[in-house]
Amino acid sequence: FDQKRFYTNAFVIQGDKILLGWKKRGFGVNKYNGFGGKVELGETPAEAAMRELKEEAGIVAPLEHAGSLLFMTKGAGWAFQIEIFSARSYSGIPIETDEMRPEWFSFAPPASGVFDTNESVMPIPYEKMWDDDVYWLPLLVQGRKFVGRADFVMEGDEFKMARHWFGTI
Ligand code: 6U4
Ligand code: NA
Ligand code: NA
Repeated sequence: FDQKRFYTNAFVIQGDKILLGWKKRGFGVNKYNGFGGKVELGETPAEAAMRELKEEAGIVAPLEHAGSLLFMTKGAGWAFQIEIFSARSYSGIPIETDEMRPEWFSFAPPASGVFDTNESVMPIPYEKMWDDDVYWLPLLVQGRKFVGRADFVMEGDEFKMARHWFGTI
């Protein structure tokens, strides 16, 4: 089997905020996501998740497994398997790296029920994330373990989600 198809994605939560990174280059460029990347030869997914979080955000966190996802793309002939991790504390200070610009977002609606653009912490920007994230990130925030599969088709140079299945375990 090919190690290159195994990936990680890690999310750090602090109170009612979640740390995302704006991807500056490579796969998923110009999207917000957790911090992660390829599982390298000889690493466990948990080890890879810790390493990528340090490399891309400059922080250390007690990551725990949160879910497993399969992403298929029509015509690709192979899948991404992504192990998702989360932590409710961290140490260090999130820093911008060559790959990611970290930014905190809120997952709790404001008391008024309406976010206004003057608020310092904006809601999770699902419209600037992978199409699948809106289905499982709320489960991660709630601390519920999940599995899922999302099938993508290429539309020009954009990946569009065609079908999806997600569930808690
Ligand atoms: P290199 O080539 O070493 O810079 P590496 O950092 O190892 O790459 P990268 O950043 O390309 O890997 O990893 C892709 C990231 O995108 C992983 O965190 C998984 C994530 N990802 C891929 N498809 C996704 C999808 N549909 N939804 C999602 N995250 C996805 O939320
Ligand atoms: Na990466
Ligand atoms: Na990497």
